[in-house]
Amino acid sequence: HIYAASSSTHKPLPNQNCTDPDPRNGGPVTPNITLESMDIIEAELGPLLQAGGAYQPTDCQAQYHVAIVVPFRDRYAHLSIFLRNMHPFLMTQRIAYRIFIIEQTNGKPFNRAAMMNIGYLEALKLYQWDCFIFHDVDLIPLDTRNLYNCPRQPRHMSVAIDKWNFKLPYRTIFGGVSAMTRQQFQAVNGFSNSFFGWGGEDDDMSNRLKHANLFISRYPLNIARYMMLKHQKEKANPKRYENLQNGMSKIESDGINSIKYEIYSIKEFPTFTWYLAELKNSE
Ligand code: UD2
Ligand code: MN
Repeated sequence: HIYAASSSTHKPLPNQNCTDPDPRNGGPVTPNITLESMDIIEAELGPLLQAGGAYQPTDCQAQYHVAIVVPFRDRYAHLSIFLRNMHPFLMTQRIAYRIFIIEQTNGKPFNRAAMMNIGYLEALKLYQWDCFIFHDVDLIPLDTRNLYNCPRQPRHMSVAIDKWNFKLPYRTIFGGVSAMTRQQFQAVNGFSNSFFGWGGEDDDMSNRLKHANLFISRYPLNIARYMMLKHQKEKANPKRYENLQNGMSKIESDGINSIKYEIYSIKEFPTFTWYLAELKNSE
């Protein structure tokens, strides 16, 4: 024989760029929302991932390096369902990604926006991600044509949620799942750290984007579909309107340049990278 083993002749070029999956091959998916133990999920997904819940296609060069940042506290059942569905969903997208879970310590009311700021800053210590997707732990995508990358404008991803009858509640909404490039996030100084408790932090980001002359882009309603896992309503922050009003004058002083926090623990689990963070900014 003068030929090399057939497997090597068929090996795709490693320096070939990945292309987006063809939308004609994508479509609705049914999420698996049965609760499974973390052991089983790790056994299922671990072998397909790199430590810390990282993935990259091996047969082409990924064009997007995406940090998935999840603000988290005390929603373990949601977390296991989230991981179990997100990894298989994202693996088909030809992107490199890693899932970051940012857990806030007990004490202060939950501060979703600050956890996302911390996720952004910590993720950049590991890799120069070009794209950040901020993701509620209770939202599960329902269509594989919903691509987890960062286009020219910030993208609001969770347009059509079952809980709201798959309708967009209002035009400027930016909560749930949203995608921004590193440059866009940097340009608006990240999220405000002033929103403790439920509500307003997403609308404040929406205001920041507008202020920076950025526009919110969206996939159509039939693609950007999500299921929200059931949970109790959190206590709304009574200061959310006041914070929103003051927000516009604080963009330069309240954000990733003013956050104070301590990381108590960093762990690379098979399906995610976990940070336990104490927020030091005061309420
Ligand atoms: C809406 C927004 C959400 C956020 C929130 C107001 C959508 C689809 N969602 O969600 O992005 O703007 O209003 O703050 O627009 N979390 C915990 N533990 C907690 C509390 C919150 O882990 O004790 C995290 C978790 O990732 C959760 C997210 O914060 O999914 C949003 O909180 P929520 O699900 O209680 O609020 P919801 O559904 O009203
Ligand atoms: Mn929710």
